[in-house]
Parts: sequence; C-alpha cells; structure tokens
Amino acid sequence: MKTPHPHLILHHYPGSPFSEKLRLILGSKGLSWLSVTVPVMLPKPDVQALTGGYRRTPFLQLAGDVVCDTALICELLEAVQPEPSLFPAAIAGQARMQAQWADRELFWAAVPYTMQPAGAAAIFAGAPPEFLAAFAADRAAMLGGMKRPSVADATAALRTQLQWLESQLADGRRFLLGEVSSVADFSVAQSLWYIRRAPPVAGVLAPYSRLNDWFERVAAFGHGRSEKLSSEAALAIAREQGPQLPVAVQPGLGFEAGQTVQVAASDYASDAVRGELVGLTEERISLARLDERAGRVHVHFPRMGYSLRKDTGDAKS
Ligand SMILES: N[C@@H](CCC(=O)N[C@@H](CS)C(=O)NCC(=O)O)C(=O)O
Repeated sequence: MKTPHPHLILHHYPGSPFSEKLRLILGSKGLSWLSVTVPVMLPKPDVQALTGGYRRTPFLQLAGDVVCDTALICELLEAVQPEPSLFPAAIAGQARMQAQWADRELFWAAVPYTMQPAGAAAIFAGAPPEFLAAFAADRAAMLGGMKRPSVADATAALRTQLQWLESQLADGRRFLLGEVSSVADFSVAQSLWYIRRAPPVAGVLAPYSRLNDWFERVAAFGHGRSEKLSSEAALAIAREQGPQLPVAVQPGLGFEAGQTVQVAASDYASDAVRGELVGLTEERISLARLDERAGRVHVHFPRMGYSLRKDTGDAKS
C-alpha cells in the first residue's frame, strides 16, 4: 500500500453509487485513504464549507484542495498512482467515452429502475417515513427540471444496455475493453452495484452471465485501506494545510485570473459555487474561496459538464 502525501480524503456515504466507483478505483490502485461520511441529503454544512455550495457526492479533498466530480477525481487519482492505469494508452479514448456513457445513460436507467417501489423498499428498509419523505423532496428539488423516465421506460433502457455490455464481453475478455481494467469498468460497475443492493429487483441482472462474472472481478479489487475521519478534522486539515495543487489560468479561454466567477453543474444539482478564478484549462476549472471554517481553499471542477460564468451577483445560477 502506498500512502501518498497529502492524504486522500474521500467525502462519501455508503449507499452512493458514484462513491462506489471511486472506492473500487482506490482499491484497484492499492491506495490508502481517509473516509469522511457525508449526509445523504441537505443540509450539509460541513460539505458546503469545503465546496462552497456543490452538494453532490462524492468529492475528494487533499489538504486545502477540494476536487469535485468523479470525472476529475479519476484524473487526479491517476496522477497520484499511475498503476494500474484508468486510461491505458491503447484504449484511453474508448475508456473515457464508455465511462461518460455509463455515468450518464446507464446510471439514469439503473437508478430509476432500482427506485421502483419494491427496490426502494429494500434500499430504505427500516427507514422512518419522515426520512423517506424528506429524501424524496430533496432529490426532487435537486433534479429540478430533469425528466426522469418511468419504471417501464427505465427497465427497457436498462435491459438494452445490459445486453450491450454482455455482448461486449462475448469474446471472453476479462474487462470491458480487453485484458486490463480501465475507468470504463468502474463507471459501469457502480450502476450494477446499485441494482444488486436491491434484491427484489436485482433479478434483472440474472440473464447476463458474462456480465455477472465480470462484476465479481471488478468487485474483487476491494476498496483499498481506509480510516475514518470526522468532518471537523477534515476542515481542520484544509485550514492548516491550504491548497497545494498547481493551478494556472491559460490564456485564450475567455477568462482571466482573479475574476470573480460562478461554476455550476450543467445537468442537475446546479447550485452555483462562487469564487476567484485561479485555474482554467480545457479540462479543469479552479476557484479560490475563503471560508470561515475551512480557510482559503481551492475548489476544482471538470471543465466539461460545468458552466463557468462571470459572477453577476445573483443568488442562483
Ligand atoms: N457527475 C457527478 C455525479 C455525482 C452524483 O450524482 N452523485 C449522487 C450520489 S451517487 C448525488 O450527488 N446525490 C445527491 C447527494 O448526495 O446529495 C460525479 O461524477 O461525481
């Protein structure tokens, strides 16, 4: 096990599929990490002290750097521990594209499918009715105008996509894009993992035997080695250690260093994060913000999938 410095601090919760994607990646890379459990719904004061308003799960903290969205977190973990690669050279383009498809298309079939009444009853077994009502209201507000498919539509889409995946494995390959794993495997695995957590509806996976064998191979990577950390301790680390990742605003991209800007996810949970632009490339947006409890932090987002605007002073994007 390699212990990088600064510590990798994953802010996540057990039932989050995108967190499972990262936990498996941490496992495949044999990394050690610190584990902060975040609330499953708003309010999330300790999350927002670090992110400035981004509420999605998971995010990764290194000292006073806060990295949002698993797409960017994967790039960072690859830099921390290049082997085994998430983007093996011969399949890097395909791996990124299949991961993006899985994070969007497959995920938005798998989640509504799993959340049909029998699946939701299993996932939330034992939860009091007030929790269920609050959770439903939180997600409805978070998804805003995003159209969610009906159970029938999600089931049809899911079966089609599972068949595609099964056929991808038809030649007996070990992983989706060949003999070595890539980011595509982890992005696909998170949705299957979520369905499997709901036994009353998990039978949908039964016909796809190569896919089930493949899932076991991916799950066997495990989660690496983690130790628990409180959110207060994570805030103290940010405050004491400050931002350390190199940042620079590249010229020619339409923005200048020092500008006050807003960043928001383009798809859902589009709460805007405000800050001073300190880094911009075609791949990454980095903001500096000062927080009472976290101190001066840099918050990083992938460029693709996020809207970047000069700050207009409005409360919401
Ligand atoms: N594109 C984001 C999507 C993350 C996402 O949708 N996460 C879900 C949980 S798996 C979420 O944020 N749910 C609401 C919440 O946790 O408050 C990523 O790759 O990190």
